[in-house]
Amino acid sequence: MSFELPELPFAKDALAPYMSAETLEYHYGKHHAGYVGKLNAAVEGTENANKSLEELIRSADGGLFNNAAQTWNHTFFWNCLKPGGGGAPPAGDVADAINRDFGSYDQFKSNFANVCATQFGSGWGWVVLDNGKLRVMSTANADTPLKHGLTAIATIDVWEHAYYIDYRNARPQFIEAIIDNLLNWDFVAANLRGSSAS
Ligand code: MN3
Repeated sequence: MSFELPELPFAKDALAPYMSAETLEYHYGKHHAGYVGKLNAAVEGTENANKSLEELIRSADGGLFNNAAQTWNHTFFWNCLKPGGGGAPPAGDVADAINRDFGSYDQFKSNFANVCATQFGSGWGWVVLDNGKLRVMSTANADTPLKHGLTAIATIDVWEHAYYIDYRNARPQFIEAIIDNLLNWDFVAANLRGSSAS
């Protein structure tokens, strides 16, 4: 069995102007595809070939962990985006959880944007479920909440390759554009439901 690069859940030009088709051609077509290819090369013919991506993330370290986690992180990130998304979530479980754990949507947005903007160097900003409570955190490089026993609810990729074509060095503008215009609250809600069902 080998790992496959999943289809993007939207057309490459569907997220413009907030994320361009050119960015997706490189970020999905080169970077994400590259991680999947390196992961397959690393597990081929080894005892790891039959492990799930989640098992590899939990058990591996070094280059194998990096490629497994980056494969998972990018698929999760694409699912966090949709055309016409973002802004405050509609009334419902997600809005209730945000109000319960952050006080307000504005406070949530400020906290999430801040961890994304201040992650030093390459990494990811996350909304996670930690003992039944939402909180924000960042991870460096390929690191991912699953490795720490946390449930990922939403993410933004803050590696320079995620924003340099569209925003050059302006990481905070990229983050704000995603939170305001692309965040897929349906996917967030499904992650929240999935975590409470398990
Ligand atoms: Mn990336």
